[in-house]
Amino acid sequence: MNAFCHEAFAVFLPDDELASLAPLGSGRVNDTWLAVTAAGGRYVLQRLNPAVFPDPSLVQANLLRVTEHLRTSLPEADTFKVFTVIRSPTGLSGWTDRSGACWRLLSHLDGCSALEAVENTEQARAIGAALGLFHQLLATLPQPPLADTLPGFHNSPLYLAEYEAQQSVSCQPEAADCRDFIQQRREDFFLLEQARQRGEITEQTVHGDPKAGNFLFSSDRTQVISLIDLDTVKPGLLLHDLGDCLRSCCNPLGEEVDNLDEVVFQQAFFTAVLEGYCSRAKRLLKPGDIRLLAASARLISLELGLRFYSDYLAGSRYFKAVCPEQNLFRARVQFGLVRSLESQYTELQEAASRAAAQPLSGDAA
Ligand code: GN1
Ligand code: MG
Repeated sequence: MNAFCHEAFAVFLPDDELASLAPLGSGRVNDTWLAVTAAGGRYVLQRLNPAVFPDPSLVQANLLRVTEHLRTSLPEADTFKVFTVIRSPTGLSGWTDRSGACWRLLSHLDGCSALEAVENTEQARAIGAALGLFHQLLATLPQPPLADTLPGFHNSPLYLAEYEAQQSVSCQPEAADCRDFIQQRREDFFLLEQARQRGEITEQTVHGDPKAGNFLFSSDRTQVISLIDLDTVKPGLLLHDLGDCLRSCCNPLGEEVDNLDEVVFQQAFFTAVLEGYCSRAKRLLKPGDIRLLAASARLISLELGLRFYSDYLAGSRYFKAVCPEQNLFRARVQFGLVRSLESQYTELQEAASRAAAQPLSGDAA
């Protein structure tokens, strides 16, 4: 429990009595609690990680614009829900504690829950369709573009450069397997940035972190009700989101696997995510995006593996860790996923082309 929890809650809802506070979710960056009031109201209390988000006021401003836009542009019949940012009686949407960390209170979406990992192709398809809907709605976000809350996020060449600069001064011993794995794939880190510079792939507002655990499911675990964790919603590439969603959804054992030999990139989930996505948002994709779908899943796994490994070397200053080696293990899981994906690469590319060739839902067959 953080010393400022109660004070932060009282800033937003001074007249409500807090009955309980319990940690919520498994975020690696921010701290999150479920706050329940004596009257039975349920809220999400969050402390933004000051070491990750340099300017929380930008995060909050984006969050207000995005939630408002999603709410007003959702088709009426849609079951998708958007949480609300709770303002204090004086109109504050964020509060800074005396240590400099920013807090906020959000409405809790009752009756839904996050999956640890995708369990079946129906869930994978539902996630793909929800991401497609999210991208479609964000494509009409009015100008100006959202602020860049996290400069360099998903800039793979930059992560590589930072890793290479830090290698010789790290505070943890190097792991030869990770070092060699990265070195052998060094050129691949430039793939999306180069395609972006050539204008071949779609740039628009994206989620930034659409991992499986950020999609909230209905209690029967079949329908996606919401996509949460909007701190990294900002200008980016559709392939950043598709790559991240695929690397997470196609890893049925999750990011904290004990036995590395069991890590597998699940082809059936890859196909299902893309079928769901294309049924909703295929019109957003350029031929260059479709060509790089499998490659982006590979690159974002590689990038996340490198981010975990770099953070292990730096002493786990970014991703929360229970022991010094946890980020090293997480890196190895991502690299295992890359290896499994590479062994099926041709089939995955064919599956991506087939999914993108299907008619849009609502279009005549
Ligand atoms: C972080 O905080 P969380 O768990 O939502 C990270 C993502 C990673 C993810 C891996 C701002 O997300 O980029 O993919 O961990 N978020 C940030 O679990 O760095
Ligand atoms: Mg996140």
